[in-house]
Parts: sequence; structure tokens; C-alpha cells
Amino acid sequence: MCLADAGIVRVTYFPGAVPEDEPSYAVSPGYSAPGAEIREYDEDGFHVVETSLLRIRIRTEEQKVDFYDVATDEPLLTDEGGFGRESKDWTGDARVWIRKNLQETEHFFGLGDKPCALNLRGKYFSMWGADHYDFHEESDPLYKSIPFFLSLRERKAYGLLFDNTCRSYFDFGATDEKVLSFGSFGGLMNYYFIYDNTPLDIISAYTRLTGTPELPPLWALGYHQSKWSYYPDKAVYNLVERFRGLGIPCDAVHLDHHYMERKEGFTWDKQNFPDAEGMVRALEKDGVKTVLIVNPGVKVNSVNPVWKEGMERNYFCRRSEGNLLSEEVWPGLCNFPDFTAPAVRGWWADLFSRDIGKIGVRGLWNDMNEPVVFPDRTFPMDTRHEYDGMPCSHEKAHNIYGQCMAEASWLGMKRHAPDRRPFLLSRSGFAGLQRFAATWTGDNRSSWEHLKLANFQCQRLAASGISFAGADAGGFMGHPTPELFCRWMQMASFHGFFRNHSSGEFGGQEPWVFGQEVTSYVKAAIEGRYRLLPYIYTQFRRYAETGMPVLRSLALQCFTNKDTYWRGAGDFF
Ligand code: NBV
Repeated sequence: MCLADAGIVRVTYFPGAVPEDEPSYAVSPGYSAPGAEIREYDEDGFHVVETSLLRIRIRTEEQKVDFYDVATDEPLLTDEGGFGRESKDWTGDARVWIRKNLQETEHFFGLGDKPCALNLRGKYFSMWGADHYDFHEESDPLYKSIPFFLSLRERKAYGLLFDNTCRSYFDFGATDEKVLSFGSFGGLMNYYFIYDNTPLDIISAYTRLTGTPELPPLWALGYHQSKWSYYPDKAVYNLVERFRGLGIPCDAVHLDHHYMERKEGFTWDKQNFPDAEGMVRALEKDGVKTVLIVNPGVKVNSVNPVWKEGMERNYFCRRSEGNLLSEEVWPGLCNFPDFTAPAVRGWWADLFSRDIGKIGVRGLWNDMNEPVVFPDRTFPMDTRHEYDGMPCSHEKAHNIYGQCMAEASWLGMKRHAPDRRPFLLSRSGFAGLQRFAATWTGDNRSSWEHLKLANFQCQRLAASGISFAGADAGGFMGHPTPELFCRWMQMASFHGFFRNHSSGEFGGQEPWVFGQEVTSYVKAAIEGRYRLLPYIYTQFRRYAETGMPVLRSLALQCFTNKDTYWRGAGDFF
């Protein structure tokens, strides 16, 4: 056990005699523990450690750890069965878990992008980054793995980060209503208990532990227009002209697959975008920033310099027997950079010298980084990863692959546009994603159901340290009715990240597509966003400095009122 702070305690169970520490992808390298004054003593068979906030009673023989409020001696979280471990002899790895007492009045929040109603009590969840086309309220897992939850009772709250990157699970009383358990299928039992006065203070402390983001550029908090895809360049010019003609504010246009030559990364389709730099600069002059989609797969192509260099430097992932990992994705057969290696991240960052440095692209959009390969799969489990100096298989690196790609892309923006604050969007991520990227909730649908889910997800992401989050406004799949579109845009104007994105298969989804009346309401909603921008920007500044979430659900804001702990339809107190 080690103390990071008066209210943050790290508990790790090392299986061997020698503690073997691993890199943490969750905890920010920039986190500096303020250091806590502690008092230690033995009492009634317990070893007790006290800080100004916590009393921790350790039952050494049973390997159990109980947390109490130091002022009132009220139990906050106590071990039931405590720590468990079962070796998987064939891999030398082990399944680890912990069982804690779940109190009758306890409710749970957090866990990233889960699409269900906010209160997680009575439910079971997995962490395993997954592309889930057309997800629904019960879908689990989705794109991100944020193993952080918050427990609320009237007047008491705590947070817990399970810092383990393997496939993990959380059982909030689904199997046994008196037991809260979590565990994983490998790695260490390694968790942070976080205690403070209010849920918002706890989320802020968690966000500082896993890293506060840099303040986003002001434009990135404005309105973004996207579609799969806008092309050729003429269509992009027309789009911007339409916005300007109607007087609808828009700060960014996102370019999906079709800007590339044969969907290969780091290329521009010369037919559709003969003068990429001219276009990006002209849009910029008009106040519109260009954001480019970038996927992890590098097309196997001997005339592609990125692929050639990746091969020469041996930067692509290999399988356990040394053969290259080759899988189909959008451009065809691809190899995949091992973003868990610092040298690979540095190399990837430099690939942006042209688009970010020279052409003036202002934002990057990382997609398919769960990672996803066709058809609907991820990397084989025997894929090897560098894991920042502690090589491992994909079982352990899967959940952080997307975040490492985001880190590499973010580094590219820092290096090649050093005077600008970067804007990066990443679909996948782990705890701490906010250090590098904003996020969106993936492939939703134009339905009233999804409008509701979007609202749950954005609030939940904010409660999990990621305030810069949004859902595809209007829905990615299908085509919204005029009213749904209007309501969705109105709602999304209050989310951290405000982007209208759609698959484009069912016609356009631009603000003017649904008739004059809807256009005027949608215009008013976007203008409303811009009127609020000084406030939103200030809230982001506070988030960047203290970790305080920007979007705050009632349950977090008014946690002493149990009416705010709603679990979904049919749940009444
Ligand atoms: O690049 C195409 C899409 C993108 O528009 C969407 O936002 C991503 O979530 N991408 C998924 C790949 C294809 C999904 C069917």
C-alpha cells in the first residue's frame, strides 16, 4: 500500500516476494503527490494508517484493507472476501479479483462510455475496447475502457481506479447484492482508493491523478461539421460557403476517409484534393479549421514510404512466432504500428510534419483504434507489444493501444505546431485519455433512444475525467426526423464537444437540410453555444487546472439528495 495524498491510497498485491512494478498508462507522469502526513499504529489485530482524511485498517493476515472516514470512523469501503488470485498455469499469468461489502444505500457512477442510465448499481460491466456498430442501452463493452467508478451514499462518496489494463470487470451487486467486486484476467490487483468531501472533489482528484488536459483551443469548443465524407474540395468550399451565407457559426470541418488516396494514411487524393494546402489555408482564412481522420493501420504497399519506413525500423506489431501482424482494414491489408513503444510513438508523431506543420491542418481524429480489424475483430491475442519496456501480449495491451495511438498523434501536433494548443479526437482510450484527446461516443443511430443515450454517455464520460466528449449530433446511422434533429442539436450544444457527424448514406445532415423552421431553431442553438462560449471556456480552464468536470450530473452536484440517483425507467425510491 502506498499513499499518494491524504485522500488517495494505492493498494497493490504483488504475487512474488519482489514487487515488480509496471508502467501505468492511467496515472499521469506529471502527477506529483502532495505527500501526506501519516500516523501508523497497531490496534486490536489491525495495522492502522491514518491521514487527515482517512483511517485505513489493514488485516494483514487476511490481506484485507478497510477504509474509514478519520473524523467519524464511518466505514467507507471494507473488504468482504477481499483479494483473490487464481493462476492460469499455461500462461504463468493469473486472474485477480477483489470482493468488497456493498452497502444498502450505495450507488455507483462513472466507467466511461457505458450507454446505460447513470446509476450502475445492480449491474455488471466489462472493460475491453470494442467497436460496437449500432450499440444499444445494454451494449457492453464499448470503445473505451475507463476503469474508474464513483460510489455515492447520502453524504459520503469515494472513487476507485482499478489500474489494470487487461480485460477487466466490475460487478456492482449484480451477482450478489451485498457484494461489490472487480477483477481482471491478468496483471496485478492494483487500485487507487480516492476520498474527498464531495463527488465533484473526488472526480477532480481522479482527474489530477490521471492527468488534467491542456486547455483546448477556443475554436475546438465551437461547432464542428462532419460527414463520412465531404469530397471533393469543391464540396468542402460549398459547405463552408453555405454556413457563412446563412450566418450559422462553424469553426471546424472534419474530413473522413475520402480525403486520402485509396484510404491510405498520410496521403491526399490528388484528384479530389489537388491543392490540399491551398484548401486548408483558404478555409483557415475563412475561420474554419480542418480536422483529418487517421486510422492506425498502415497499408502493406512497397511504394508507400510510411509502410517502407515502418518495416525498415521494425515498428509494426509481430505475432508470438515473429511473423508480422497483417490484417484487413479500410485500405486493404495493413500492418499496425506498436504504439506501446516510445520510439514508435515518436516516429508516428513525425509523420505529421507535412499535414500539421506545412499544410496547416489543425486537428486530428483517431478512429478504429480499439483496435478494430475486419471482419469485426481485434488483433490476435498472441500479438506482441513493447508496453513501454515490459513486453506483453495483446491481452494486456489491447485496452491501451488506442490511447497510445492518441498520445503519438498528440505528440505529432505538439511537435509540428508547437505554438498551438492541439485538438485531437480519439474513439478509444483508457483512464487518462483526457491528457491527449477529446472523444466521441462512436457509431450511434438517429433515434430518440440514442438521443437519450448520448446524454447519459456525455455525463458519464465527464464523471470519468473526460469532459471534452460528445456524441455524433443527429446520429451517425440512419436519418433523423426534422424534430429529432432539432432537439438533438439543441441538446448537443450543451455537451463538451459539439459535432454533427453522420455516415452520409441517408443524405445530408447539415443544419439547413430539414426545412426553414428547423434551420432557424438549429441556428439559434448553435448561436446559443457561441453566446455561452466564454462560460464554457472558463469551465474548461477550471477543468484544465483542477480537474473539475465541465458537465455535472445532478447526482454529482446534489449528491445528498437521493432522488438524483435514478437507475433508469421503473426505478423509484
Ligand atoms: O471513417 C468512417 C467511420 C467514421 O465516420 C465514424 O465516425 C467512425 O466511428 N468509421 C467509424 C469507420 C466505419 C464505420 C462503419
